[in-house]
Amino acid sequence: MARTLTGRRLVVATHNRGKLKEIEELLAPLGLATAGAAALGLPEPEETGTTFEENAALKARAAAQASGLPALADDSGLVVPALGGAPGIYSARWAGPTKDFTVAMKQVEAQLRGESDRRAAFVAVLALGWPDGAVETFRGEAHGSLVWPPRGDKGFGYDPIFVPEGGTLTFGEMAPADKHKISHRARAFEKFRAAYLNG
Ligand code: ITT
Repeated sequence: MARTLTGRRLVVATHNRGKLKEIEELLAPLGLATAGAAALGLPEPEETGTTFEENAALKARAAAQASGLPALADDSGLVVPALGGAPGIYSARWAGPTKDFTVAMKQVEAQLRGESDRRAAFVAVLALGWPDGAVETFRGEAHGSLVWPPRGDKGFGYDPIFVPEGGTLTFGEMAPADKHKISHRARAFEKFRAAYLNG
């Protein structure tokens, strides 16, 4: 099967509204028709992988096979070296069943109390899945440090406590276009675009 996206509808395989908005903003200049997983009624697969790559791939493959269309999934999270890499692939799960990121951010801060190393990185792995089961992944990272208390009401998830290297504003205080210049998701997206959409 030809691996081309030109002229095809692409499923954006996420049930997270913050991610969906960002991925649609990144895709917008490319002129591809997209459909969200929730809008298509696709089920949310259980994330049984042990790496960002495995979880991104299983979400992309599930959405491509259920829809019969190529599907782009994102598995991402906040990696804090002083916490042994936590919350990492469990970043969404730290927010609990109500997906309350105030709780998740407090939990990170509570575990970091008294720790002088406040470095952190956001990681995003995008996976492009095909209906025949083929998958390719693309990783992007954004390095920075954690602040407390949270600042800003833009973005989503852990954005209000993350200041990128060389900056002063949190991702939660930055305009979306500025976050897209340096974010983990934009960096992964750049690799995906170069591989599939004529560089
Ligand atoms: P899908 O699996 O349906 O895509 P999810 O929210 O469960 O949605 P993940 O398992 O990949 O997705 O969880 C990643 C979590 O990491 C996400 O819920 C956010 O809280 C956080 N995260 C990822 N990218 C982020 C970003 O750009 N800014 C802030 N937080 C981010």
